[in-house]
Amino acid sequence: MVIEIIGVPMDLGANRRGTDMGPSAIRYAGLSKALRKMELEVIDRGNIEIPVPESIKTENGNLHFLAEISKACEKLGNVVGGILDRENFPLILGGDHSIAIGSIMGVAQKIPDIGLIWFDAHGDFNTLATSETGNIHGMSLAAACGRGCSELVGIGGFAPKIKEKKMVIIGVRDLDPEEKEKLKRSQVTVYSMKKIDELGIAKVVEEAIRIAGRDGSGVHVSFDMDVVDPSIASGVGTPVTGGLNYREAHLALELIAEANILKSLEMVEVNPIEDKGGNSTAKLAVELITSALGKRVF
Ligand code: 6HN
Ligand code: MN
Ligand code: MN
Ligand code: MN
Repeated sequence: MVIEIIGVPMDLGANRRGTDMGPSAIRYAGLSKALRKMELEVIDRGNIEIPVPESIKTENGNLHFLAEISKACEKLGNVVGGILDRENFPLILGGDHSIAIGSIMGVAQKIPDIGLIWFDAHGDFNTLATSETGNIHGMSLAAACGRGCSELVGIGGFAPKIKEKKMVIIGVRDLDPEEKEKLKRSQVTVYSMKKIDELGIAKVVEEAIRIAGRDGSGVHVSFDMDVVDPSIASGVGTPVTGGLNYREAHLALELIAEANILKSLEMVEVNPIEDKGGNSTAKLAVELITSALGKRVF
């Protein structure tokens, strides 16, 4: 398998600066080397160009950096589509989670019935009407469902990108009040941390694979590093206590690898500036990527 890496140094979708350094931090943590050790062929396509916030003169109202994010997502979607055309595997490095709209655009364009497994402490299910921050990284899943403003929803020229019935969120523990109600009324399947405590991560992931991977079209995994507990992943933009532990995070991705359904993967929200342990969050991201791509101990 040929892995094509694409970095997206995006922090326009979040309040806290620093996720723009995510792709660098993950590469610096030894991503390519780790993948080559698994005998995977690696092509690094570099980064999508993202404007620096200080260089942007006019901010567009309530949705922060809407025009710039939309443009970047469209670009990313086309790059991801090209990788799939070459029958290679897209590995997308964020960047804040707003980039998922672009990743999903690219995958869904090429694999129309793709499912989605979204690992996150958050729901990212806000729209302008419910958001308390105006930050687009809290709206990306909703946008992929066709919910929200037309600029975001219409990225790539089609909506929804994926049917809600084929979307699963794992690890949620921090939802805004109206976001929660909207998510409850949607057809997205949500496994909160409570559900993971009750059922165990293996059972949850098994069910997620069945829901998102039904009819055999494969899944895109969008992995927000804040799904992991901040005690081992402090380098994220919006940490929330009570997340996945080290083995739960690995096992989830090992099971997805074993199911042979993964079509593309993105790792987002790594913020090395916030990291309390050197570059430990990016290192964990590299490890988790190897698990998702089939690294086996035995
Ligand atoms: N993420 N619900 C909050 C908001 O601003 O809408 C937090 C979103 C976090 C988004 O971590 O990808
Ligand atoms: Mn802001
Ligand atoms: Mn997120
Ligand atoms: Mn999050």
